[in-house]
Amino acid sequence: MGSLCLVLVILQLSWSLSSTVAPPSSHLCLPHQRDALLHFKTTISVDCFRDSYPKIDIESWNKSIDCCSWEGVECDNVTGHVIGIDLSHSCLVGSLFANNSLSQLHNLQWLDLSSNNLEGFLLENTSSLFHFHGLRRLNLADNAFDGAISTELFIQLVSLTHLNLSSNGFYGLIPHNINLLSSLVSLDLSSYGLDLRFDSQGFDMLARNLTKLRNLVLDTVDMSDVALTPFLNLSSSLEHLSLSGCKLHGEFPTQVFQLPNLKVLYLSENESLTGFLPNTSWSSGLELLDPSNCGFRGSIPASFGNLTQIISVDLSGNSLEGQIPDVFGNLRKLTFLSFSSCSLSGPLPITIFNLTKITRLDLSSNHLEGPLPNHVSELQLLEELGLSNNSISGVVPSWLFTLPSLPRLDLSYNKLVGPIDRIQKPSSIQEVHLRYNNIGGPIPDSFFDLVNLTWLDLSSNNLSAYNVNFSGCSVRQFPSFFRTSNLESLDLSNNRISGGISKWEAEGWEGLQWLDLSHNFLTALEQFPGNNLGKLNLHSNLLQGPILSTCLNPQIPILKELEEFIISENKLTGNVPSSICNVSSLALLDLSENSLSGTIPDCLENLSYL
Ligand SMILES: *[C@@H]1O[C@H](CO)[C@@H](O)[C@H](O)[C@H]1NC(C)=O
Ligand SMILES: *[C@@H]1O[C@H](CO)[C@@H](O)[C@H](O)[C@H]1NC(C)=O
Ligand SMILES: *[C@@H]1O[C@H](CO)[C@@H](O)[C@H](O)[C@H]1NC(C)=O
Ligand SMILES: *[C@@H]1O[C@H](CO)[C@@H](O)[C@H](O)[C@H]1NC(C)=O
Ligand SMILES: *[C@@H]1O[C@H](CO)[C@@H](O)[C@H](O)[C@H]1NC(C)=O
Ligand SMILES: *[C@@H]1O[C@H](CO)[C@@H](O)[C@H](O)[C@H]1NC(C)=O
Ligand SMILES: *[C@@H]1O[C@H](CO)[C@@H](O)[C@H](O)[C@H]1NC(C)=O
Ligand SMILES: *[C@@H]1O[C@H](CO)[C@@H](O)[C@H](O)[C@H]1NC(C)=O
Ligand SMILES: *[C@@H]1O[C@H](CO)[C@@H](O)[C@H](O)[C@H]1NC(C)=O
Ligand SMILES: *[C@@H]1O[C@H](CO)[C@@H](O)[C@H](O)[C@H]1NC(C)=O
Ligand SMILES: *[C@@H]1O[C@H](CO)[C@@H](O)[C@H](O)[C@H]1NC(C)=O
Ligand SMILES: CC(=O)N[C@H]1CO[C@H](CO)[C@@H](O)[C@@H]1O
Repeated sequence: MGSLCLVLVILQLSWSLSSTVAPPSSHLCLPHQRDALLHFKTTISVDCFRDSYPKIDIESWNKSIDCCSWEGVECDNVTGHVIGIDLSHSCLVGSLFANNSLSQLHNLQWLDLSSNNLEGFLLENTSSLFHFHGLRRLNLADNAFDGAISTELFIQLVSLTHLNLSSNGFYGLIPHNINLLSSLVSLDLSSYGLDLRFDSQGFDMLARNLTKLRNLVLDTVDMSDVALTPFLNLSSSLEHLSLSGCKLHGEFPTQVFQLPNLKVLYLSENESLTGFLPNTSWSSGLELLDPSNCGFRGSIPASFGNLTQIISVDLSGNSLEGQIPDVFGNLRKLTFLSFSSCSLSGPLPITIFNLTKITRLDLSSNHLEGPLPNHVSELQLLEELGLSNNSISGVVPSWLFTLPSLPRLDLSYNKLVGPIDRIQKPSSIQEVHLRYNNIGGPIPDSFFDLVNLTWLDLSSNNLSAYNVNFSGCSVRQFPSFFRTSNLESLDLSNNRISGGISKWEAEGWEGLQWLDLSHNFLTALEQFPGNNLGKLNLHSNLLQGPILSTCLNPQIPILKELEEFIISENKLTGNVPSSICNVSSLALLDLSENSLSGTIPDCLENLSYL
């Protein structure tokens, strides 16, 4: 009972306190500030495209309601001054001129107009924004503002801690007196073009005097005149540095990788930026490293294995060489790793195959060699795997086909020899690309296990042993075991497949739309495989006899979808039957370099190539 009385007393006390300061019934908002806001409202309109809706509904701003309780407006509880405006993502459309009425809100501490469709030369000459001497956070990102940035901006807004002008049309030189913004914690001047420009002096000023910076985002700011030594003066507080597509050139100071608090570093698309990765003392908290498509040289240091917080690494498109150090054992947070299109050589680092969280792994287009590990139980989340265009040898291990999240396997342009192991587990793989390897022998039965396969490219290998027995079904011949599969595309061109395709083998194949058997040694064809083929390429084989008459026999169902049929460079004899006219979808037919006789049916006259 005693404690209840105490609660009542406290309630009463706080009621009387708040009613002396700001009685809930009375207006806190100052009338001239309310009018300034209402005037601002009349100068812009609201237009949400398609199905988006405004985060703040400026239409609800109503004179008969205290402006301090309007959506997106915050006042000082004591003085009633408007101190904050957040109208981000509010579908605002219109032009803001230098004289706009927001300038009357002298006490504004933050203004967020980001992600609208506002335009105007807002930061030139005598902008109203320059009156906000106490402004700490200004976010104009993602609008259509235009014009140069006046030196006045930095003279007047010296209290800024957060400035975001990204994704607008601002242009010209960034004023040197940016050094006045010594309280800045976060600066984002990134844009789409290269219209904003830092010169060496301006960036030097920034690097020396903005000692509190944690985020510095300058993507696609033209920095082609900026020397790289000022990077040595960047604040040790820096956590996020983003300099993609800035036209940087010269040797990037290794020390930047060692900034003690650095978590995110983007340097991508600066083709003339050279440098080396540090041998020691990486920033230990580094989470994202992306210097892709630059000119980094040297090797990947073993100290890379110390980046235990790393989540994403993209070193693709650099001139890195030497072996990839086998140091991935402790990088347990890694989800994305690309070393593609470098000049790396030596064996595949085995610890990479033990990463548990990785979703994208790309080692393609290097000179990596040696075999793949024959047993891997991790990589269960892998969605993309790039190993093509290396010198990987040995067999194709079956674990590659049973990674549960991998829809596409590309091992093209390597030195794999097969045979392909028996696949023990269910496989959800849909595409397998193995072109340009040295896989020999018969087409491996294991593909039969890939129930969801729609695309198989085995072209330019050494597949051969395939001895057709037309009279019996005892031998597994032409890959007839695909007949019941979902295969849509099969490329076996450029192999050494010999023999023929019997009527029996040609049945089924309902899903097949694209079949390429060109450049082989096929001698016979009793029937076209499948009923739904759109493209059939039999160019450069040893097909002989009156195959066209046999296969286009009116008794056999016609290929009603066939658009392209190439059977040039064979030994066909006989005439072209008029039943070919029933294949009404045909647009390209190539019968050249055969020994055909007789006349060409009239219906073929309109074909693009004959
Ligand atoms: C403003 O609020 C008053 C009182 O709630 C209401 O009558 C009036 O229609 C509102 N005006 C607008 C423009 O919404
Ligand atoms: C003003 O009041 C709001 C709501 O009661 C409170 O969240 C905020 O901290 C107060 N601001 C100041 C500066 O006292
Ligand atoms: C503000 O400036 C614009 C363009 O200079 C002009 O059209 C408009 O009339 C001015 N508005 C006021 C209230 O002065
Ligand atoms: C700002 O000043 C420059 C130079 O005097 C002038 O060319 C430009 O038109 C002015 N911009 C605005 C928006 O008044
Ligand atoms: C700047 O604003 C854009 C758009 O809202 C946002 O994506 C970006 O992260 C912001 N930059 C910084 C450094 O916060
Ligand atoms: C750095 O900023 C402070 C505060 O604005 C200023 O007084 C000082 O002159 C600046 N230093 C340099 C080297 O620009
Ligand atoms: C900038 O870096 C250079 C080279 O490391 C150093 O000599 C200089 O003292 C630094 N200047 C400031 C202001 O940190
Ligand atoms: C790293 O070590 C290698 C080999 O000792 C050396 O050639 C290279 O210059 C070093 N890299 C750096 C950035 O110190
Ligand atoms: C990894 O970090 C530890 C502790 O900082 C250090 O002793 C070791 O030399 C580093 N390893 C490499 C390869 O740099
Ligand atoms: C992979 O991880 C397992 C379990 O953590 C460990 O036993 C094995 O030695 C690791 N293999 C490699 C190559 O690092
Ligand atoms: C094959 O695809 C079907 C349909 O998308 C799916 O339900 C089935 O689980 C897949 N099979 C395997 C072994 O992943
Ligand atoms: C100097 C230089 O090579 N700059 C390149 C930086 O990257 C952009 C692509 O974003 C290239 O267009 C530039 O040529």
